[in-house]
Amino acid sequence: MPAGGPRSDDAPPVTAYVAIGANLGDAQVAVQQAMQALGQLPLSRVARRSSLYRTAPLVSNLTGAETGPDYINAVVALETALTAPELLQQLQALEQAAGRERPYPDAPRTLDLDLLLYGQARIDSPRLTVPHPRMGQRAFVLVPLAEIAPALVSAAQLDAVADQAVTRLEPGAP
Ligand code: PH2
Ligand code: MG
Ligand code: MG
Repeated sequence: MPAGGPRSDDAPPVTAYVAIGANLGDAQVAVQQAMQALGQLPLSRVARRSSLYRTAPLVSNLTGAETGPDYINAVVALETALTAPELLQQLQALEQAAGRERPYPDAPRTLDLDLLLYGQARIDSPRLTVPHPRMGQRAFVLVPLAEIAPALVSAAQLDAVADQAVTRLEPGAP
């Protein structure tokens, strides 16, 4: 079976990790609603969810563009029987439903859902690269991922991004 390719009906679910980010509108609400929506995807359930984090916008290395207000970021572990391309399509549909516009690469966004990991799969297609190629350089991904899957993130990786500002929000705090 090709990595991330067709899955038979009785294949065991894969654990996928999805990064959530928002920095327009009420970003906390957007991230919480996205967590709920992920749990309602077909053939999927949220196995773990990280805390929410307030993070300084990391300037785009694509455009150097202004990235706007602080982000709210989080990561969820999704047990899913969707294929990776099916999951990607579902994530993009949720971004659209949240009013995502793409005026330029890495523009501020109402909702960004990035597929970080899909089981052990390595995928290199025009539409999808897994593991996510930039996850290792981003504290806003590594810190919440380490919270829910400590075995997947090394101390050295966290050290390498320790200069990036990431603040865990207390559950229920305003
Ligand atoms: N996403 C980006 C670019 N910069 N910075 C933070 N803090 N959080 C993000 O989710 C983020 C970013 C492109 O996807
Ligand atoms: Mg992103
Ligand atoms: Mg994205």
